[in-house]
Amino acid sequence: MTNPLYDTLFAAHAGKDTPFLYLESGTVMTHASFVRRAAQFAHALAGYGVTPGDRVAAQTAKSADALALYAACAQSGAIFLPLNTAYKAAELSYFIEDSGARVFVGDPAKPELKAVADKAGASFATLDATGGTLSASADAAPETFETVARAEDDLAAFLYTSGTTGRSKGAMLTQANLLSNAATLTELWRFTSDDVLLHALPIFHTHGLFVASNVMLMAGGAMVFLPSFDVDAMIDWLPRATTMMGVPTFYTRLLDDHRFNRDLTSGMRLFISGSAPLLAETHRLFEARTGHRILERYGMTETNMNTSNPYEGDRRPGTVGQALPDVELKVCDAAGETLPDGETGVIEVRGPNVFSGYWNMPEKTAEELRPDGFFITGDLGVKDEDGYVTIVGRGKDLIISGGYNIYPKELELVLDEQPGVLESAVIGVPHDDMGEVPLALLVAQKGKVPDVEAIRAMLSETLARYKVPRRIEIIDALPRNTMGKVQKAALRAEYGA
Ligand code: MLC
Ligand code: AMP
Repeated sequence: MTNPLYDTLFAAHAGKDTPFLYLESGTVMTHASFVRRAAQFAHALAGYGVTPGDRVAAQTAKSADALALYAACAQSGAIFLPLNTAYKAAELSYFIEDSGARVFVGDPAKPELKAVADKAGASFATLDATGGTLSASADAAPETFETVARAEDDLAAFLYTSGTTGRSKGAMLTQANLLSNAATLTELWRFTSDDVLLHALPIFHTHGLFVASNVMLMAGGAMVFLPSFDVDAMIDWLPRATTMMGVPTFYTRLLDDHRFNRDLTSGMRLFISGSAPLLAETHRLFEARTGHRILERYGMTETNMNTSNPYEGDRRPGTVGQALPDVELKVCDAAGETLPDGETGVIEVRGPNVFSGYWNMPEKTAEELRPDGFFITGDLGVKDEDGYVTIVGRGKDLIISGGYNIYPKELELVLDEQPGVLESAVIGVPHDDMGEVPLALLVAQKGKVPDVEAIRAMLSETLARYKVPRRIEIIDALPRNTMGKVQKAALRAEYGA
């Protein structure tokens, strides 16, 4: 093989006239036509000067073409850098500049993004479901492209993940990271070319891109490729699917609809949940309603998937299952010493799935990736004698809202700069639909009253909508421990309700 990722996930399906993507429009795209379209995008990228190892940043709405762009990067040996469609210009600037992207592919409806590309010295191209400059170049290009040779340890993708210091880190994922996890999950979850996956996740994160899409590409199956999660569309398509992957919000929203029942799901063989904790109660309600036991798994940007409940065997509500066959998982104290089963500590993982480090951040990499290859996840967990892992909390200060990560530090740094604000703390508070949402607590400078509405407006202008705190409150003081550290647990206890 000359390019393991491309050959395994894409070239393997060249010429197959089997359905690959069922699109909302009713169009069905075959595997063969997808591979041809990817080749056209590889030519289009070459036209923008992309060479092997270049970063291609993309903030594009979910579509068959957006997925073909990922395939095109693999075929041309470029590093794919997908970005959340909710990010605003200021957020995007950082990613494009930090990664040194050669090309930034943006939404044609947002011409202001050209300035972001220009500032970073990247070429600007556009793509959405109906057109754009990149798709126009692709339309005019040949349907075959000479695949660029790559090795398993070459980088395939950068996914940015925010840090507790507020600066986002580009997690570098190799071809082997992606391929090994896709192979393990395909086998473990018994995906085959007969499967049709109901895919309503975004494709700019690990879950929708590497878990869902890579597994289906590995298996040679098909996907109902919905642009986003919509209950009516899900209910409409469910009878034509065999499997579904989602964040817990998908499951609670489906359960809130009386049309979602045993009949509707009778043709399904598997429902998988991850990216955020699935309440044991949701698991039980789901089984009572449909007869299916949701399979919960656990992973992260830096590692893809680490654990899974079994396909056959006991899927235990409230647990994320056991370490994947090729993943070593231990629960450790702060020094990295393994704790006995039953004791709570930090989860560390090692395996072919674990990333190779953070782009241009050797110190951060050294802090989180031990010399022996174990990655310190920052998640707190406990393992029982059967190897089942329960996530009991997070050592890292992180809020997960509807499956999206929000790092309080990023918000606090902005809030602290606002007129009249002395200091701030952002905490996650429980939310029925999203699991948790951010709440901002501000302490005023002496004699000043911060303008909460102006602050909210400023945040909405500069930050992705999902990060904007649902509530902003002014309080007298932040509780601190003797080391001067803000006691977020105390804040959560007081304001969590
Ligand atoms: C949208 N909004 C959110 C939000 N998503 N707010 C907080 N958290 C979210 N996740 C905003 C919208 O902008 C809108 O703002 C308002 O909330 C209500 O929008 P909505 O229409 O109800 O939301 P919707 O568009 O339906 O989106 C909700 C969702 C979506 C849960 C379907 O967020 C989603 O698809 N999440 C999946 C995320 C994901 O793929 N995570 C995987 C990460 S990988 P306004 O102002 O317009 O009202 C990973 C590793 C692993 O974690 O293990 O998998
Ligand atoms: P991300 O940085 O977006 O990759 O988010 C990864 C984080 O999501 C992990 O470190 C966990 O904190 C969390 N996570 C993923 N899956 C689960 C799960 N099944 N249960 C609880 N937390 C999860």
